[in-house]
Amino acid sequence: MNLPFETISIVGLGYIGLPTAAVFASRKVKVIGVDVNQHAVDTINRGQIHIVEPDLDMVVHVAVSEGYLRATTKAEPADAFLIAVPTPFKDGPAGSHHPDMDYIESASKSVAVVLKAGDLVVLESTSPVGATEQLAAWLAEARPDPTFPQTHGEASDIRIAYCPERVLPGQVLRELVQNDRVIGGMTPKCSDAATRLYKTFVQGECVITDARTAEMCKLTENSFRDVNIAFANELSIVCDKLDINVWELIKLANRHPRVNILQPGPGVGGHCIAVDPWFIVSQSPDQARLIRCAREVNDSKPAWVVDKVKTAANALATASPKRNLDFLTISCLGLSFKANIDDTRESPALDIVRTLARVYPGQVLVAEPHLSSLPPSLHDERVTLVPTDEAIERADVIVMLVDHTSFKQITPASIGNRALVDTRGVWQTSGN
Ligand code: SAJ
Repeated sequence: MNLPFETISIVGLGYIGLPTAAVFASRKVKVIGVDVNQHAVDTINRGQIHIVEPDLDMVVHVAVSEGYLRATTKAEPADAFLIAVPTPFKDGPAGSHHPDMDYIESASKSVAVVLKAGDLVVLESTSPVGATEQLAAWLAEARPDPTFPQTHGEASDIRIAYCPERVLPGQVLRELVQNDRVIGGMTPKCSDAATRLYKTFVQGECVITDARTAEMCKLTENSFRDVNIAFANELSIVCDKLDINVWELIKLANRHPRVNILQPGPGVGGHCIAVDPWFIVSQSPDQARLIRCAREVNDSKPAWVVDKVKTAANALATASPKRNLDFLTISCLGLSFKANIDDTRESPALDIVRTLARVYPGQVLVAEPHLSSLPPSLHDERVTLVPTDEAIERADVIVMLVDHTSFKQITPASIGNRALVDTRGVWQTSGN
């Protein structure tokens, strides 16, 4: 018999867990959010949020004030548990990129304590292949009493599945509801239970597979995007050498019905695309050659941009003997990892600004309309945050790093004859 999920527990109240908890709660399901971060728990219980995502504050506020969402630091009994904790890289020598499963392990141990027969446990965290089986093993180790799918198959007391999140930061609330979900149960009954759970709010299709395929599917989606962006970034470097406008080139090539090249940029940032492909490389280092190479191409792009800026500054200094590098001002536009957000995690723009501040003797200004102060990693650097107008006005060299909508409104007249390094193609005039 399929009992309804009266209470759902979401473990990990970050960029994915909190919106998911809020959306379940908005469907009038009782949700217990669990997080080790007391500040996050207190903030949520006040009906506020500790992360930035459009409209999420409103949904959380309503969910908490109507009594459907409550946060705590300790797991409590529920009918379904959804684990959405981070999987960062393990500490290790520079260049090693192995997934750290510690957060998943502690989450599974905290859930194990309150598990009862009939419960469903779903892992949503981006994970290496085999993580769901590992989670099941940790649960069984902690709790010998209920039976688990790895030993009792369809007859097990506990159902376990993997269901990756696939939402785009900035559009999380819409994509949570509308996107298709891939559901990888450890058995068909596990998949059915997880599908019933997600159908509470998912309007997209819930497509069933096994847990390992679902894990690999998540890694594949982000690796596909990374490889495609690496292709665009490599093209941009080739085109620069050949004096071809890469943005025009890509537009033209994309007119072919079976070509769809993404856009070059200063590198790939964020906490997903710059990270997840390494999980494939870490498990299959000898086989995942293209995926590794794409990561390396994208990771090397910031250094290439820094070189372009140095060349532009040197050219200015050489052209005018009165101008000394020490007196030239470089203005960088944008710090976030992509357009129209304030998130600077793994942002290539941060990397570029930091390097310029260290190697360049003149002044480095930054305009980032989505931030009111510089992120901590730039506090000790010779960098000043200024309004966009001032950055343009004082610049000798302008470095366009993030294609925020507000930057696209800057007119060519205000740029005048300042030197320009446009990593996003914002001011490219040619093209169709
Ligand atoms: N980027 C480019 N050129 C492009 C597109 C993106 O340089 O043509 C850069 C961006 O500037 C940014 C980085 O790539 O620095 C990543 O941005 P993104 O918009 O591609 O992706 P994320 O990290 O915001 O979200 C991705 C999404 N995955 C896919 O589109 C396959 C999202 O659906 C996932 O849920 C998310 O990763 C995640 O959490 O895994």
